[in-house]
Amino acid sequence: MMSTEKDKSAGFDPTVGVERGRLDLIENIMQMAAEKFPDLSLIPPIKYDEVRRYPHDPKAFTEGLDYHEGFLYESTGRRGSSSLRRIDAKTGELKDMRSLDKKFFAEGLTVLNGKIFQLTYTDQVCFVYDLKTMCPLHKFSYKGEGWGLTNDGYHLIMSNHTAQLLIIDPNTFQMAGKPISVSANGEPVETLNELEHFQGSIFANVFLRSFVVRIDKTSGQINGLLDLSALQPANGGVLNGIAYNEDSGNCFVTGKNWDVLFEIHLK
Ligand SMILES: [Ca+2]
Repeated sequence: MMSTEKDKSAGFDPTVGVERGRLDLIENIMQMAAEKFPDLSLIPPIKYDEVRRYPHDPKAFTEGLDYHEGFLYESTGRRGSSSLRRIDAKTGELKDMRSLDKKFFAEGLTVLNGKIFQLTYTDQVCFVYDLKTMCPLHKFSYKGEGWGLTNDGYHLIMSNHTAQLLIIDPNTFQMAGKPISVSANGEPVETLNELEHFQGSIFANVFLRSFVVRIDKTSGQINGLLDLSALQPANGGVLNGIAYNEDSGNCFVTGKNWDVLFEIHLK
């Protein structure tokens, strides 16, 4: 079900904007998602301060966000408008952009070992680019869906719609360890989306939710809930995009078609 809903090429798009006439459908989907979703009310909240706001391209259907040495790297999805972007993290200004072939739906992205890794949704291809030039180097194939991507400095960590986070060798794209089974109160948590590894934990956007969960890498248990619903712009889609700035200790967050990129500090 979720795959079809997420695929904007199918025509119906529950994740961008709220158009009249589609409200009932969106509410139905949210209802179905809520029914199978574990209760997170007992998960400790993570508090934050808003530090700054930057412009964000409202046409950017954000699927991946990472920070590296003064720049944000963003992957935008949808077939026909998928792209790889480099953004000045001090101003929010777009510096470089590479469009993907219109047949691809780009997803999660991360920077590791001087390369940019960019997943695709159902195309089962991970593109690898040179970090400086953003020119394609090669690509890997994988089975299943590609959602979010981050790294721990050694391995890629990938979400794929399920409650499993895959640990992947960046040189071969083969499994490099046992997947992390993500749960809350003993129940699996699916639809983990954009990811970010920092401060020894994995943070994950959750599809159709306005919060980010913090995941213990060893146990897979969710141990913190970052509610960002207060940042939701009126005309934006769902929250999806978190990048940690190791230089400042702050995070950048945005969402699909948001016109704002926020810098926040977790308390
Ligand atoms: Ca990220």
